[in-house]
Amino acid sequence: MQHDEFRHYAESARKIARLLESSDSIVITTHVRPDGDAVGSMLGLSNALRMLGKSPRSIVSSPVPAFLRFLPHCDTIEQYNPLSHDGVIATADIIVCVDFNHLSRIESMEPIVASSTARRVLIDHHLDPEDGFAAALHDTEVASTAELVFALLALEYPATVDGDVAIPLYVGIVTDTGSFRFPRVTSRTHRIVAALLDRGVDPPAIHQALFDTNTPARMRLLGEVLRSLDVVCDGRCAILTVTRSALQAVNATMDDTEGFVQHTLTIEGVQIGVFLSEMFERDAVKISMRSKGNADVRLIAERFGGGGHLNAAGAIAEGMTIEQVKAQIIVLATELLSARRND
Ligand SMILES: [Mn+2]
Repeated sequence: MQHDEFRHYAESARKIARLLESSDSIVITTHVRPDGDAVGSMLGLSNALRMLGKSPRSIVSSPVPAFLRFLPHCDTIEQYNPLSHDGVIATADIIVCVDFNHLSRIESMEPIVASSTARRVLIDHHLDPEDGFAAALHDTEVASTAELVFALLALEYPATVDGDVAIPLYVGIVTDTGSFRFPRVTSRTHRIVAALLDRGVDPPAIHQALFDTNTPARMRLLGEVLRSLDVVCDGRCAILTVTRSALQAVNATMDDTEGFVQHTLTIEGVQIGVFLSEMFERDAVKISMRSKGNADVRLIAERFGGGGHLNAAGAIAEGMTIEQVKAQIIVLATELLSARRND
């Protein structure tokens, strides 16, 4: 691919490269509950830096999810614990913040990172970064942080992009773009992916490792959950539910329901998708919502004390039954969808 596609990043990349080169102690971190882009971007960067003779420490406040543990050198990512890491973080020369831009997103690590004398570097694609970064490669137009890490490496250290770097970056792009289908995917995204394939990425093997991970219990549970489908608001809102006893009947846990809400939006005409599950240890209902276009499901989540984004939000409704929550959500979704129709 042509490097002039990254021309507008050249100055930021140079500044970051200078900081990295002049640093002996480099810490890389990402947000809590890291996703494929967070872990892929961290590993892409840290595996490249190791090739350059650096010894970065990758420290995250939560564990790496199991479905990403196949990534090359994933065992170099350490889960934060104050006793082993506070000294390293406090005295680091540089802390690279990847795929997040507010220190509140690193939760338990926030105080020590905030008080560290290290210079902070940002590589990220989320809106509204806070102040305090000595250098930043920040672009909200890109679909994944992994594309920015690729740009940095392509501009400054092109020889480092081998399989151990290309695979995590590919995983970052695949997961943050919903397998190349989200709006911010561009022809440049695909040119980056083409370059990664040339460096040794094997898409079938990676897609299998990432996505073909269902257990029989999860598939049986999905069958039960799909049977609960209710389509309301003239076909524009789909609701799935699962009870505690349905989970127990197939020996599944709430973790097995991860991603079920996505099925709602695959129904033609549905703009708001809701998944309601009874929680195990408490008298509460977990609400997960997704939407398409401008239907702001965060407004519904906020009514239950939750939050999120325009197209993805959630809440925990304490002391309510699934039927009560569902009835309220239908009222709120009707309001939301009719307000949109009038604007
Ligand atoms: Mn991301």
